[in-house]
Amino acid sequence: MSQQENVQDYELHGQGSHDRYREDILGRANVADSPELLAYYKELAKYNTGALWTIANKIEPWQPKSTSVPVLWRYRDLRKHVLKSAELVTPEKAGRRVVYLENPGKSGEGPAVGLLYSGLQIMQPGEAASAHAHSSSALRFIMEGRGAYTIVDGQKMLLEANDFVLTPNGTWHEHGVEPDGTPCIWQDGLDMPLVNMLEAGFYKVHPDLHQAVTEPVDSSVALWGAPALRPQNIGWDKPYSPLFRYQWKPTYEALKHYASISAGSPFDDILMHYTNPLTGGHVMPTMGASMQLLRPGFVGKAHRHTGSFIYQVAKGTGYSVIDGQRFDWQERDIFCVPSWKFHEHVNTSQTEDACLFCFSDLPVMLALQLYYEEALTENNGHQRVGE
Ligand code: 1HN
Repeated sequence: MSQQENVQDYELHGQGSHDRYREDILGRANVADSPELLAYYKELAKYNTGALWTIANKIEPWQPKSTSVPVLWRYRDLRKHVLKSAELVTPEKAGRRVVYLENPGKSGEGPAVGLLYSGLQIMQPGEAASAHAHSSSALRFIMEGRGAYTIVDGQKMLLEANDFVLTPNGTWHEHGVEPDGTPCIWQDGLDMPLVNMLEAGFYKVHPDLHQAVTEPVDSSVALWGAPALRPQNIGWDKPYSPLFRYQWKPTYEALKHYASISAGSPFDDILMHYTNPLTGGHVMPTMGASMQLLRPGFVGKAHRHTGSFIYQVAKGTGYSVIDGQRFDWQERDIFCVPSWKFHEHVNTSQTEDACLFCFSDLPVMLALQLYYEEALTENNGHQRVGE
Protein backbone atom coordinates (compact mmCIF):
# COMPACT_ATOMS: atom_id res chain seq x y z
CA MET A 1 0.00 0.00 0.00
CA SER A 2 2.67 2.49 0.92
CA GLN A 3 4.98 3.34 -1.91
CA GLN A 4 7.92 3.98 0.39
CA GLU A 5 10.62 2.68 -1.92
CA ASN A 6 9.44 4.99 -4.65
CA VAL A 7 9.52 7.90 -2.24
CA GLN A 8 13.16 7.26 -1.43
CA ASP A 9 13.87 7.14 -5.11
CA TYR A 10 12.22 10.51 -5.64
CA GLU A 11 14.02 12.01 -2.66
CA LEU A 12 17.39 11.07 -4.00
CA HIS A 13 16.71 12.92 -7.20
CA GLY A 14 14.87 15.76 -5.50
CA GLN A 15 17.71 17.00 -3.33
CA GLY A 16 18.64 20.63 -3.88
CA SER A 17 15.35 21.21 -5.67
CA HIS A 18 15.61 24.98 -5.45
CA ASP A 19 19.07 25.01 -6.90
CA ARG A 20 19.26 26.16 -10.51
CA TYR A 21 22.56 24.33 -10.94
CA ARG A 22 20.93 21.09 -9.87
CA GLU A 23 17.91 21.72 -12.11
CA ASP A 24 20.41 22.04 -14.93
CA ILE A 25 22.47 18.93 -14.32
CA LEU A 26 19.38 16.88 -13.46
CA GLY A 27 17.88 17.59 -16.83
CA ARG A 28 15.23 20.04 -15.67
CA ALA A 29 14.19 23.15 -17.57
CA ASN A 30 16.79 25.90 -17.24
CA VAL A 31 16.41 28.28 -20.19
CA ALA A 32 17.51 31.90 -19.68
CA ASP A 33 15.33 34.65 -21.16
CA SER A 34 16.62 36.43 -24.27
CA PRO A 35 14.92 39.11 -26.40
CA GLU A 36 14.39 36.54 -29.11
CA LEU A 37 12.81 34.01 -26.71
CA LEU A 38 10.59 36.66 -25.08
CA ALA A 39 9.28 37.64 -28.50
CA TYR A 40 8.72 33.97 -29.27
CA TYR A 41 6.70 33.46 -26.05
CA LYS A 42 4.56 36.46 -26.97
CA GLU A 43 3.90 35.03 -30.37
CA LEU A 44 2.90 31.61 -28.93
CA ALA A 45 0.49 33.30 -26.50
CA LYS A 46 -1.44 34.77 -29.44
CA TYR A 47 -2.41 31.23 -30.42
CA ASN A 48 -3.32 30.10 -26.87
CA THR A 49 -0.12 28.13 -26.58
CA GLY A 50 3.08 28.35 -24.54
CA ALA A 51 6.56 26.87 -24.21
CA LEU A 52 6.44 24.08 -21.66
CA TRP A 53 9.97 24.76 -20.40
CA THR A 54 8.80 28.12 -18.97
CA ILE A 55 6.39 26.41 -16.56
CA ALA A 56 7.66 22.82 -16.34
CA ASN A 57 9.51 23.14 -13.02
CA LYS A 58 6.48 24.81 -11.44
CA ILE A 59 3.91 22.26 -12.57
CA GLU A 60 6.22 19.34 -11.85
CA PRO A 61 7.42 19.85 -8.26
CA TRP A 62 10.07 17.46 -6.95
CA GLN A 63 7.69 16.63 -4.13
CA PRO A 64 4.06 17.55 -3.29
CA LYS A 65 3.86 21.25 -2.37
CA SER A 66 0.57 21.90 -0.62
CA THR A 67 -0.87 25.38 -0.97
CA SER A 68 -2.74 24.72 2.30
CA VAL A 69 -1.20 25.49 5.67
CA PRO A 70 -1.75 23.70 8.99
CA VAL A 71 -4.58 25.36 10.96
CA LEU A 72 -6.19 24.77 14.35
CA TRP A 73 -9.81 25.99 14.71
CA ARG A 74 -10.53 26.30 18.45
CA TYR A 75 -14.11 25.45 19.37
CA ARG A 76 -14.06 27.88 22.28
CA ASP A 77 -13.49 30.67 19.72
CA LEU A 78 -15.99 29.42 17.14
CA ARG A 79 -18.94 28.19 19.18
CA LYS A 80 -20.44 31.59 19.99
CA HIS A 81 -20.25 32.64 16.34
CA VAL A 82 -21.93 29.44 15.22
CA LEU A 83 -24.71 30.02 17.79
CA LYS A 84 -25.02 33.61 16.58
CA SER A 85 -25.70 32.47 13.00
CA ALA A 86 -28.93 30.90 14.30
CA GLU A 87 -30.12 34.38 15.35
CA LEU A 88 -29.14 35.97 12.05
CA VAL A 89 -30.47 33.62 9.35
CA THR A 90 -33.03 30.84 9.05
CA PRO A 91 -32.24 27.44 7.47
CA GLU A 92 -34.90 28.24 4.82
CA LYS A 93 -33.09 31.41 3.74
CA ALA A 94 -29.57 30.08 4.13
CA GLY A 95 -30.23 26.67 2.54
CA ARG A 96 -27.61 25.30 4.91
CA ARG A 97 -26.73 27.42 7.92
CA VAL A 98 -23.03 26.73 8.12
CA VAL A 99 -19.92 28.58 9.26
CA TYR A 100 -17.24 27.18 6.97
CA LEU A 101 -13.59 26.63 7.86
CA GLU A 102 -11.26 28.29 5.41
CA ASN A 103 -7.60 27.56 4.92
CA PRO A 104 -5.58 30.83 4.80
CA GLY A 105 -3.50 29.33 1.98
CA LYS A 106 -6.66 28.99 -0.10
CA SER A 107 -8.70 32.01 0.94
CA GLY A 108 -11.55 32.90 -1.38
CA GLU A 109 -11.81 29.33 -2.62
CA GLY A 110 -13.46 27.64 0.35
CA PRO A 111 -11.46 24.48 1.15
CA ALA A 112 -10.42 23.79 4.74
CA VAL A 113 -7.42 21.85 3.42
CA GLY A 114 -6.45 20.54 -0.01
CA LEU A 115 -9.65 19.67 -1.84
CA LEU A 116 -11.76 19.10 1.27
CA TYR A 117 -14.48 21.39 2.52
CA SER A 118 -15.59 21.61 6.14
CA GLY A 119 -17.99 23.69 8.20
CA LEU A 120 -19.99 23.83 11.41
CA GLN A 121 -23.76 23.59 11.02
CA ILE A 122 -26.30 24.56 13.66
CA MET A 123 -29.97 23.60 13.93
CA GLN A 124 -32.38 24.82 16.59
CA PRO A 125 -35.17 22.73 18.17
CA GLY A 126 -38.10 22.51 15.77
CA GLU A 127 -36.08 23.60 12.73
CA ALA A 128 -35.78 21.52 9.56
CA ALA A 129 -33.59 22.17 6.51
CA SER A 130 -35.03 21.08 3.16
CA ALA A 131 -33.93 17.99 1.22
CA HIS A 132 -31.42 18.19 -1.58
CA ALA A 133 -28.97 15.97 -3.43
CA HIS A 134 -25.61 16.65 -5.03
CA SER A 135 -22.80 14.83 -6.74
CA SER A 136 -20.49 15.74 -3.86
CA SER A 137 -20.31 13.27 -1.00
CA ALA A 138 -20.79 14.56 2.52
CA LEU A 139 -20.26 13.36 6.06
CA ARG A 140 -21.11 14.70 9.52
CA PHE A 141 -19.44 14.41 12.90
CA ILE A 142 -21.82 15.34 15.72
CA MET A 143 -20.47 17.83 18.27
CA GLU A 144 -23.24 18.74 20.69
CA GLY A 145 -26.98 18.86 21.34
CA ARG A 146 -29.91 16.50 21.68
CA GLY A 147 -32.71 15.64 19.25
CA ALA A 148 -30.96 16.10 15.88
CA TYR A 149 -31.76 13.80 12.98
CA THR A 150 -30.79 13.34 9.35
CA ILE A 151 -32.89 11.65 6.67
CA VAL A 152 -30.91 9.97 3.87
CA ASP A 153 -32.90 8.47 0.98
CA GLY A 154 -35.96 7.94 3.20
CA GLN A 155 -33.95 6.58 6.15
CA LYS A 156 -34.15 8.68 9.28
CA MET A 157 -31.33 8.43 11.79
CA LEU A 158 -30.66 10.07 15.11
CA LEU A 159 -27.52 12.09 15.66
CA GLU A 160 -25.72 11.96 19.00
CA ALA A 161 -22.39 13.40 20.13
CA ASN A 162 -19.37 11.76 18.44
CA ASP A 163 -21.56 9.83 15.96
CA PHE A 164 -20.22 9.75 12.41
CA VAL A 165 -22.86 9.94 9.66
CA LEU A 166 -22.78 9.58 5.86
CA THR A 167 -24.76 11.38 3.18
CA PRO A 168 -23.11 9.82 0.09
CA ASN A 169 -23.17 11.41 -3.35
CA GLY A 170 -26.53 11.41 -5.09
CA THR A 171 -28.57 10.71 -1.93
CA TRP A 172 -31.46 12.94 -0.88
CA HIS A 173 -30.58 14.34 2.53
CA GLU A 174 -32.09 16.73 5.03
CA HIS A 175 -31.57 17.54 8.68
CA GLY A 176 -33.58 18.82 11.62
CA VAL A 177 -33.92 18.90 15.39
CA GLU A 178 -37.01 17.59 17.18
CA PRO A 179 -39.07 20.31 18.94
CA ASP A 180 -38.12 18.96 22.39
CA GLY A 181 -34.37 18.85 21.56
CA THR A 182 -31.59 21.38 22.24
CA PRO A 183 -29.49 23.45 19.79
CA CYS A 184 -27.36 20.97 17.84
CA ILE A 185 -24.00 21.58 16.18
CA TRP A 186 -22.10 19.22 13.92
CA GLN A 187 -19.15 19.32 11.57
CA ASP A 188 -19.85 18.82 7.87
CA GLY A 189 -17.16 17.38 5.60
CA LEU A 190 -17.47 17.39 1.81
CA ASP A 191 -15.39 16.55 -1.24
CA MET A 192 -16.98 19.49 -3.07
CA PRO A 193 -13.70 21.25 -3.99
CA LEU A 194 -12.49 18.00 -5.58
CA VAL A 195 -15.76 17.51 -7.45
CA ASN A 196 -15.68 21.11 -8.67
CA MET A 197 -12.03 20.77 -9.67
CA LEU A 198 -13.12 17.78 -11.75
CA GLU A 199 -16.00 19.91 -13.10
CA ALA A 200 -18.56 17.29 -12.10
CA GLY A 201 -20.74 19.21 -9.64
CA PHE A 202 -24.53 18.69 -9.86
CA TYR A 203 -27.11 19.87 -7.33
CA LYS A 204 -30.87 19.46 -7.07
CA VAL A 205 -33.59 20.39 -4.60
CA HIS A 206 -36.22 17.80 -3.65
CA PRO A 207 -39.48 18.48 -5.55
CA ASP A 208 -41.51 18.27 -2.29
CA LEU A 209 -38.80 20.08 -0.26
CA HIS A 210 -38.92 17.22 2.28
CA GLN A 211 -38.74 13.45 1.88
CA ALA A 212 -41.15 10.85 3.18
CA VAL A 213 -39.56 8.63 5.84
CA THR A 214 -39.98 5.22 4.23
CA GLU A 215 -37.95 3.02 6.60
CA PRO A 216 -37.90 2.45 10.37
CA VAL A 217 -35.67 4.94 12.23
CA ASP A 218 -31.99 3.90 12.21
CA SER A 219 -32.73 0.94 9.91
CA SER A 220 -29.19 1.03 8.47
CA VAL A 221 -27.80 0.54 11.99
CA ALA A 222 -30.23 -2.31 12.68
CA LEU A 223 -29.27 -4.06 9.43
CA TRP A 224 -25.58 -3.35 9.08
CA GLY A 225 -24.36 -2.16 12.47
CA ALA A 226 -23.51 -5.51 14.06
CA PRO A 227 -19.77 -6.17 14.11
CA ALA A 228 -18.63 -8.73 11.53
CA LEU A 229 -22.11 -10.02 10.72
CA ARG A 230 -23.61 -9.60 7.27
CA PRO A 231 -27.38 -9.79 6.81
CA GLN A 232 -28.61 -12.53 4.48
CA ASN A 233 -30.19 -11.71 1.13
CA ILE A 234 -29.92 -7.97 1.25
CA GLY A 235 -28.95 -6.62 -2.13
CA TRP A 236 -26.71 -3.55 -2.12
CA ASP A 237 -24.98 -2.46 -5.28
CA LYS A 238 -24.08 1.13 -4.40
CA PRO A 239 -20.42 2.17 -4.34
CA TYR A 240 -20.72 3.43 -0.76
CA SER A 241 -21.43 1.88 2.62
CA PRO A 242 -25.00 0.72 3.34
CA LEU A 243 -24.41 1.73 6.98
CA PHE A 244 -25.01 5.47 7.33
CA ARG A 245 -24.56 5.98 11.07
CA TYR A 246 -21.47 4.88 13.03
CA GLN A 247 -22.24 5.33 16.71
CA TRP A 248 -19.69 6.56 19.21
CA LYS A 249 -20.13 3.90 21.91
CA PRO A 250 -19.28 0.81 19.81
CA THR A 251 -16.50 2.79 18.09
CA TYR A 252 -14.84 3.67 21.39
CA GLU A 253 -15.32 0.11 22.68
CA ALA A 254 -13.65 -1.27 19.55
CA LEU A 255 -10.68 1.04 20.06
CA LYS A 256 -10.37 -0.02 23.71
CA HIS A 257 -10.46 -3.70 22.72
CA TYR A 258 -7.82 -3.16 20.06
CA ALA A 259 -5.70 -1.22 22.58
CA SER A 260 -5.95 -4.08 25.08
CA ILE A 261 -4.01 -6.43 22.78
CA SER A 262 -1.83 -4.10 20.73
CA ALA A 263 1.32 -2.02 21.14
CA GLY A 264 -0.19 0.37 18.58
CA SER A 265 1.47 2.35 15.83
CA PRO A 266 4.40 4.63 16.71
CA PHE A 267 2.68 7.40 14.70
CA ASP A 268 -1.02 6.91 15.44
CA ASP A 269 -1.22 4.56 18.44
CA ILE A 270 -4.62 2.81 18.04
CA LEU A 271 -6.30 3.81 14.79
CA MET A 272 -9.35 2.22 13.15
CA HIS A 273 -10.97 3.12 9.86
CA TYR A 274 -14.73 3.34 9.53
CA THR A 275 -15.57 0.78 6.86
CA ASN A 276 -18.20 -0.30 4.40
CA PRO A 277 -19.34 -3.53 6.15
CA LEU A 278 -19.81 -5.28 2.79
CA THR A 279 -16.34 -4.65 1.42
CA GLY A 280 -14.15 -3.72 4.39
CA GLY A 281 -13.09 -0.71 2.32
CA HIS A 282 -13.56 2.99 2.93
CA VAL A 283 -17.08 4.29 3.57
CA MET A 284 -17.35 6.32 0.35
CA PRO A 285 -15.36 6.43 -2.92
CA THR A 286 -13.89 9.89 -2.35
CA MET A 287 -13.70 10.27 1.43
CA GLY A 288 -12.69 7.97 4.23
CA ALA A 289 -12.72 8.45 7.99
CA SER A 290 -11.09 7.03 11.08
CA MET A 291 -11.13 7.30 14.84
CA GLN A 292 -7.90 6.95 16.76
CA LEU A 293 -7.17 6.47 20.40
CA LEU A 294 -4.02 8.02 21.86
CA ARG A 295 -3.55 6.31 25.18
CA PRO A 296 -2.62 8.37 28.27
CA GLY A 297 0.90 9.76 27.87
CA PHE A 298 1.23 8.63 24.23
CA VAL A 299 3.98 10.52 22.39
CA GLY A 300 3.78 9.84 18.66
CA LYS A 301 6.59 9.98 16.14
CA ALA A 302 6.42 12.08 13.00
CA HIS A 303 5.54 10.85 9.55
CA ARG A 304 4.10 12.34 6.41
CA HIS A 305 1.95 11.08 3.59
CA THR A 306 -0.01 12.32 0.62
CA GLY A 307 -3.69 13.23 1.07
CA SER A 308 -5.49 15.96 3.00
CA PHE A 309 -6.67 15.26 6.56
CA ILE A 310 -9.12 17.06 8.85
CA TYR A 311 -9.18 16.06 12.51
CA GLN A 312 -11.71 16.73 15.23
CA VAL A 313 -10.84 16.07 18.86
CA ALA A 314 -13.59 13.72 20.05
CA LYS A 315 -12.11 13.36 23.52
CA GLY A 316 -9.19 14.53 25.64
CA THR A 317 -6.37 17.03 25.46
CA GLY A 318 -3.00 17.08 23.77
CA TYR A 319 -1.07 18.62 20.94
CA SER A 320 0.07 17.91 17.42
CA VAL A 321 3.19 19.20 15.73
CA ILE A 322 2.41 19.83 12.08
CA ASP A 323 5.11 21.04 9.69
CA GLY A 324 7.19 22.20 12.66
CA GLN A 325 4.36 24.11 14.36
CA ARG A 326 2.83 23.03 17.67
CA PHE A 327 -0.97 23.13 18.00
CA ASP A 328 -2.45 22.50 21.47
CA TRP A 329 -5.91 21.01 21.26
CA GLN A 330 -8.84 20.09 23.45
CA GLU A 331 -12.22 18.44 22.93
CA ARG A 332 -14.12 19.70 19.81
CA ASP A 333 -11.16 21.57 18.33
CA ILE A 334 -10.55 20.92 14.63
CA PHE A 335 -7.21 20.95 12.84
CA CYS A 336 -5.89 20.02 9.43
CA VAL A 337 -2.80 18.30 8.08
CA PRO A 338 -2.02 19.27 4.46
CA SER A 339 -0.58 16.73 2.05
CA TRP A 340 3.02 15.66 2.63
CA LYS A 341 3.49 17.68 5.84
CA PHE A 342 5.15 15.92 8.76
CA HIS A 343 2.86 15.51 11.76
CA GLU A 344 3.01 13.89 15.19
CA HIS A 345 0.40 13.61 17.94
CA VAL A 346 0.72 13.67 21.74
CA ASN A 347 -1.80 12.92 24.49
CA THR A 348 -0.69 15.25 27.31
CA SER A 349 -2.86 13.57 29.95
CA GLN A 350 -1.29 10.77 32.00
CA THR A 351 -4.69 9.41 33.02
CA GLU A 352 -7.30 10.15 30.29
CA ASP A 353 -7.64 8.80 26.76
CA ALA A 354 -7.54 11.19 23.81
CA CYS A 355 -9.54 10.36 20.67
CA LEU A 356 -9.15 11.98 17.26
CA PHE A 357 -11.81 11.69 14.59
CA CYS A 358 -10.38 12.26 11.12
CA PHE A 359 -11.70 12.39 7.56
CA SER A 360 -9.65 12.56 4.41
CA ASP A 361 -9.37 11.98 0.68
CA LEU A 362 -7.35 8.82 1.32
CA PRO A 363 -9.64 6.63 -0.87
CA VAL A 364 -8.88 8.92 -3.83
CA MET A 365 -5.14 8.77 -3.18
CA LEU A 366 -5.23 4.96 -2.94
CA ALA A 367 -7.50 4.42 -5.94
CA LEU A 368 -5.32 6.65 -8.13
CA GLN A 369 -2.03 5.10 -6.92
CA LEU A 370 -1.01 8.46 -5.44
CA TYR A 371 -0.54 7.41 -1.83
CA TYR A 372 3.02 7.75 -0.52
CA GLU A 373 4.21 7.84 3.07
CA GLU A 374 7.45 8.08 4.97
CA ALA A 375 8.64 8.37 8.55
CA LEU A 376 10.86 11.19 9.78
CA THR A 377 14.20 9.57 10.50
CA GLU A 378 16.27 12.42 11.91
CA ASN A 379 16.11 13.77 15.48
CA ASN A 380 14.78 10.44 16.80
CA GLY A 381 11.64 10.82 14.66
CA HIS A 382 10.50 14.17 16.07
CA GLN A 383 10.21 17.51 14.33
CA ARG A 384 12.02 20.52 15.70
CA VAL A 385 9.31 22.97 16.73
CA GLY A 386 9.42 26.51 15.39
CA GLU A 387 12.40 26.07 13.08
C1 1HN B 1 -24.55 20.50 2.22
O1 1HN B 1 -25.36 19.80 1.43
C2 1HN B 1 -24.71 20.43 3.60
O2 1HN B 1 -26.47 18.90 3.45
C3 1HN B 1 -23.84 21.10 4.42
O3 1HN B 1 -26.06 19.76 5.36
C4 1HN B 1 -22.82 21.86 3.91
C5 1HN B 1 -21.68 22.76 2.00
C6 1HN B 1 -21.53 22.87 0.67
C7 1HN B 1 -22.37 22.21 -0.19
C8 1HN B 1 -23.37 21.42 0.30
C9 1HN B 1 -25.83 19.64 4.17
C10 1HN B 1 -22.67 21.97 2.54
C11 1HN B 1 -23.53 21.29 1.67
